[in-house]
Amino acid sequence: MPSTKARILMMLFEHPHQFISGQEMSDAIGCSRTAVWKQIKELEKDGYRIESIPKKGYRLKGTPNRISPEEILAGLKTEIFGRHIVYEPSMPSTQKRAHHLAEDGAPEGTLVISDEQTEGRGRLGRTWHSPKGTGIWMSLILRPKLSLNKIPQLTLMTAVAIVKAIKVVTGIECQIKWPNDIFYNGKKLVGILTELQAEENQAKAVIIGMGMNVNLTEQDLPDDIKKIATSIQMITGKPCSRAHLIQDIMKQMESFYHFYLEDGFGLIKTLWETYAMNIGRIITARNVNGQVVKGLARGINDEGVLLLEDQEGRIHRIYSADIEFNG
Ligand code: BT5
Repeated sequence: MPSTKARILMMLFEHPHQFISGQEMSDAIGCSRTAVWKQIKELEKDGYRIESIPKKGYRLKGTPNRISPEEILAGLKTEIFGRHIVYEPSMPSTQKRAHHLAEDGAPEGTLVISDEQTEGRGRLGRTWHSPKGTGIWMSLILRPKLSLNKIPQLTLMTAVAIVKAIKVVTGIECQIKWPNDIFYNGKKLVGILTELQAEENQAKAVIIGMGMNVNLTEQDLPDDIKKIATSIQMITGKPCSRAHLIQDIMKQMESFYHFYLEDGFGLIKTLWETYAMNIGRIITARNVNGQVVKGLARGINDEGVLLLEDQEGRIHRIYSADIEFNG
């Protein structure tokens, strides 16, 4: 059961432009009006700006610049995705925390979020830069009954869901760079990291990490990343509500996930190919061992594997690699 403070906050978020009387809140929550007033003062100390007018009640005027689980929950339209949120203002890595929670039995749909990561990570031990109060740094725990070779499809599913959510919330049309990046105008906006806890040949838990540059400005990024990255605010020129984006990503992911489990990869494959920036271009794929294949990107197969055709017309199946565009 959420605390009185959390419930008051949820009521304020659910009525964004209206006043709610202290009486209405105390009746809904089952506490005294003085208790409501005390919690309103506590919320103001936390940085919420709340207008209070005698006989009318309270109205939310502004939120502190941090992610609030109450705000996310108030507008969440899912059954399980994001219904259980683990939030802390700062974490070493939401991915690391999600792994521990999954080992301890956290249910499917658990969402781990932080306002800042001090040890955010990408693939192959790379660093993911996650400055405070600017982006969405989150990890979702799934427990699909899937064999291990199907798991990469979930990365592609996530990319499609995020591209759709960004379009719905901001109007921006992004592209997907195989396997795990979302790009806008040649710069990286989102990185996805899919990791696995397995038992024999079955997934026990899949942790989908999402790093999304929302309200970052150039000053928030170190020089080497500035050149290759962008953010929603840099694209549109104005800040965007992280809570709205999280709500829509959860909604898109949940509906694609159900569809995928019931009907397979077909729809996601089609959507993925329409959003992909690689297909039909000459690219170089470099795997962890430094092996390089250059060729024409033909598409992905039914398992989400990238298909590259070399100059001799041979098709190479690329399971995991970094890619560069050559034409
Ligand atoms: C990724 O790796 O793109 C996956 C990133 C996943 C991050 C999320 S945040 C929540 C969760 N918790 C974690 O600890 N991680 C996940 P990869 O394809 O390996 O790309 C990493 C590379 O992207 C780095 O080597 C940098 O070049 C670049 N990079 C780092 N921070 C960036 C940022 N904020 N925006 C754009 N590019 C960045």
